[in-house]
Formats: sequence, C-alpha cells, structure tokens
Amino acid sequence: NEVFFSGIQPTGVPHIGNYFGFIKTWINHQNANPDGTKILSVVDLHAITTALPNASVMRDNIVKMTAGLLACGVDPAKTVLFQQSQVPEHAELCWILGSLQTITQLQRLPQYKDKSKKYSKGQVPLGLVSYPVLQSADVLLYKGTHVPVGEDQSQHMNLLADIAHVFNLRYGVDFFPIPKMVTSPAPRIKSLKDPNQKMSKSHPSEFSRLDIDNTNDELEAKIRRALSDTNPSITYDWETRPGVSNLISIYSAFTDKSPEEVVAESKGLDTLGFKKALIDTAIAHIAPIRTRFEQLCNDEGYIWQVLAEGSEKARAVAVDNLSQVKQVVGFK
Ligand code: AQP
Repeated sequence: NEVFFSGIQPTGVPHIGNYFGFIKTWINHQNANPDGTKILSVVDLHAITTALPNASVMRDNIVKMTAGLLACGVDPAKTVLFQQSQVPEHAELCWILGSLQTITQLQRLPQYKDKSKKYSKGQVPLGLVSYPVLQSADVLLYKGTHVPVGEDQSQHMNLLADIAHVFNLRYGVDFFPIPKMVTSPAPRIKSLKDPNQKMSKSHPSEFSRLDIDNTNDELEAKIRRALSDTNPSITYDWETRPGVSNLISIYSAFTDKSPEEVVAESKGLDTLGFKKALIDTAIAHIAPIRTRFEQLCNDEGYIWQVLAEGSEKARAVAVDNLSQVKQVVGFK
C-alpha cells in the first residue's frame, strides 16, 4: 500500500523552484494515480522555526500557500490537503522520535548549518534543530512510503529513513515502512541574483525569484535583471557560467526540453534575446496560474474550508497510527 506524503512551508507564495522541484511532481503523481493515498500538508509548525511572523501574516501565508497549491493544480478531491497544526499528533510523534536522535547528528545537517548561520552564538531556536525530526514525524505519522521533495531535501530524507529504521530496531518491530524519496527530474533552481544559492521564498530580495503570483511586468523586470555575464552567446556550463546556466535550466523546466536542446534552439540569440524568449515562456506558463491564484485568494472562506476538511481526514489516520505507536512504545 503506497502512501505519498509531502509538506510545504507557508512562508510566502510558491516560487518556480517550489513548483518545478516539488509541486509539479506532486500534481503529476496525483493525476496519474487516482486511487493511491496522497497526503499533502501546509506545514505551519515548520514555518515558525525560522521566523516568527505576527498572527495576521501567519494566517495570510497559510491562505497564500494553500491558494498557490490549488492554483497549480492540487485537487482536494484527489489529495488530502491539510494544515499541520490542526493535527496535534504531529508534535506528539515528533517528541517520541526526538528521543531516538542525537543533537550532534541534527547539527551536522547542511540545511541546519546554513539556516543557523543567521543567529548569533547561543541564539539558535530549538525548533530549528529539531526541524528534520518533525519532518520525519510528518511522514511516519501516516506510515508514508514515498516522499516527493526537491533534491535539496536529500539529507533530511536519509535521516527520515534512518529514524524509521532505528525505531523498528529499538522496539523489535516492523512498524514503520522505510520511506523513499521521489525527486523531480528538474535540477535545483537557483536564485536569479546569486546562482550559488537556491531560489528561496524567504530571501529578502524579490528579484531573486519568480513567484507564481507575479504580474507579467514583474516577470519581465526580474528576468531582465537576472544575473548573466559578459559573454553574449548561450552556452550551458555551471562551472564557468552559472547565471546563464540557471536561466537555461529554468527555460528547460518550463518547456520540458533538455538544456542541450534549449542551447541548440537558441543558436544565434544573444543573452538579451534569450532573456526575451524566457520572459515570453514564463508569462505563458505563469499568467493562468496567477489568475486562478487571485480568484482563490478572494475566497478565503473556501480556502479554510478545504484545509478544515483535509485536516479532519488526515487526523483520522493520524490518531489511529499514533495510538499504535503508543502501544509499541509501552505508553498503553
Ligand atoms: N530552489 C529550489 N529548487 C527546487 N526545489 C526547491 N524546493 C524549495 N526550493 C527549491 C522544494 O520545495 C519544497 C517545499 O519547500 P519548503 O517550503 O518546505 O521549504 P524550503 O525548501 O526551505 O523552501 P524555500 O522556498 O527555500 O522556503 P524558505 O525560504 O521558507 O526556507 C521542498 O520539497 C523543496 O525541496
């Protein structure tokens, strides 16, 4: 019995990195497998580990992320789409799994190292350290077998498999399946301003990313200002031309063509000409999503209703599985 589970943080509007790295993979699976179990969470408990927005910003971010997922094609009739904090069993299982983890192992993870850098010594919140344990609890609470995520999550997915294995070993049971990571064929999308960093919702510069609610003018301005170099020709080489290679890889993600095909098609274009072609492609793909997104954001009642119905369905499974976990651990 395959159970697909994944989560996305309500830390802003989804950008094309989220879309190509994760949302599109989810939607393809959702539509190709109408019968399998598919559970997708707006992980608000995770979202407070890096920033503590005030309540109205938090609510707004939950609405925007949910509307973004629906606008991209997540279908609540096929996917259980729910709000993590409304299923308290996530935090309870996180506590149990946290007792099987060492702080040293968690502090070694690259995402922790990266995100903890912005705090001064001694100020890193506990939630940031235990983030991957909560992520593991999210998946295992539903006995997830497959986790579609961007490849930037691979270390966390190794940890998840390890935690499931250690739990089974510690209690001498074959309780949790060992979940498999499902990645998108698209490479990690990099920031438009700094191709050494991934494109990210929480990056302070709007110009570092293309969001699914950007207007045509915004898309044009962002692509025009994206980092390239002084070589006018279009060639794909991450070592020497990371900015241009990122633009080629974004174009290839939009068009489902390989970077080599994109380069061959772009013969004769200079960087500006290529950017113009990318602007047209981005507008053609993003404008219809933006229109749906705006309609959905105008109907907040509908968004909260989708989440409430999803959370009720998710909770029924979570309560049952956590009760079994408690039995295994000896809490009852
Ligand atoms: N640049 C990216 N390229 C490919 N995939 C990406 N993902 C994120 N950025 C890229 C994938 O999107 C999914 C949801 O991510 P998340 O919101 O849970 O957290 P994140 O990875 O931390 O994403 P962001 O955009 O960078 O958010 P903030 O700035 O809030 O931390 C994941 O499957 C991720 O792999």
